[in-house]
Amino acid sequence: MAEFFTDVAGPVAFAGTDRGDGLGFRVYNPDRLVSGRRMADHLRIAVCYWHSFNWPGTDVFGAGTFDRPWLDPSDDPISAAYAKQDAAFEFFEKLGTPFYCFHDVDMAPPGASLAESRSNLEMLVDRAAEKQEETGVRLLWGTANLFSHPRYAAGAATNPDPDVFAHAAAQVRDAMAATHRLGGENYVLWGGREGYDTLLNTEMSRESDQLARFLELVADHKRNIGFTGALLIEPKPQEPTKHQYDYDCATVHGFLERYDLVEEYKVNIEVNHATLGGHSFHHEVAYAIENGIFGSIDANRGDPQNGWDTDQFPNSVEELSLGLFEILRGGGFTSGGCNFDTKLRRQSMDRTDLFHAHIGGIDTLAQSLLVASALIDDGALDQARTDRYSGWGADRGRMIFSDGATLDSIADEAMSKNLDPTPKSGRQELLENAVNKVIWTTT
Ligand code: XUL
Ligand code: CO
Repeated sequence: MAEFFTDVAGPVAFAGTDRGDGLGFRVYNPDRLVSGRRMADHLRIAVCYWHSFNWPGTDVFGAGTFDRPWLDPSDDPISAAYAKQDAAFEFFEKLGTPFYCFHDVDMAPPGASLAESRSNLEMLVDRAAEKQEETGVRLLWGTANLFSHPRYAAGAATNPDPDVFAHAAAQVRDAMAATHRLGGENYVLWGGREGYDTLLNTEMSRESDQLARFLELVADHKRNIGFTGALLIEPKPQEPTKHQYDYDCATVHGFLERYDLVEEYKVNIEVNHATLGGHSFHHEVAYAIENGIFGSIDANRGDPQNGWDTDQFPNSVEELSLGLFEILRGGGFTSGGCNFDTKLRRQSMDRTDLFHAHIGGIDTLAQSLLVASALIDDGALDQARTDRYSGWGADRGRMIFSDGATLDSIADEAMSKNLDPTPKSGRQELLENAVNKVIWTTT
């Protein structure tokens, strides 16, 4: 079997401050205990198959730039898929991270018919199962690509043509079978084309019903095949469609409530999808946790200077610490983890750049985890929140929520007591300083 990452012996180890410029983790130390749990078990890091192994570095203006021999278009597609799988598992093992994620079409080339696509996928999945066994690497989630092929240009479940809905059903059934067979802990649905480009040709309520029908069928199928992983929807506001129906966590939550699906689905929150939706990442995480739909994260970030999905490796401890703080406060991941749905920059052409990028991103997550844990131990934020809402545990707060209270009774009491509340400081800057103190001092 060919070795592709010959410059790296692996597994990449924790080197702490001795790392220098070499390949080692500066902060990520899998066995280090943080809030009573191994760092690796907190973060549950996953590498993605698609951008890392299936993308040659093309963009809308130019051809692929990366040194990826397993993507040579002149090779037979099945042997190329095996070579790509060898490269991927060699990388997972050398990086030493526990999980990966894939779309059906990253793993195996689509065939000329649905039946041929299925048999291609089954062949590659059989081999992936052996590789998982050999390496100990596990599957965080699988998914179906329902957005690249031209047949999905007008959506998959939300397509005006029911044949496309049925085609998507066939593809998802196979991708779920593959995920189940590989012991995947989650199955993800990202609705890149489930939205519209123009309302001039779109019936929104009909398309919503179609999407809900699809989600209902997938949830039933999960039970039929005995898959016990979580079903996750990945919100994104737009791109590729002008408007996506799974815009953000609150929109997804409302949709699930409306169609009585809230017990069936959770969310996979991508950092930059939050930003594109006009939210901070930790807002999305907090919303999902507070409403019982938090599942997993895609840790890639955007670029503050543009409005598209640059899928960059995370490098902001400030941004991720607040998200991980919410995750830790919520009890941490269960079936979810931190997936790197990340793309190298196009000029990072060398195979070893994949290692540098993941190592930097993983260290950023590890440092953010340390900060999040220290923020919890510090207690200043929780104390400030408790103090700020303390009135709701006292007489008037309880009275407002009591069964017999009416707008009249509350208003009459306000008038009889001549209430004249004094505004209190929200102490935002003081709290920001408290966060920075922890960011700057945590090691
Ligand atoms: C696209 C995106 C997808 C999903 C999986 O923005 O994030 O790669 O994560 O389909
Ligand atoms: Co993603």
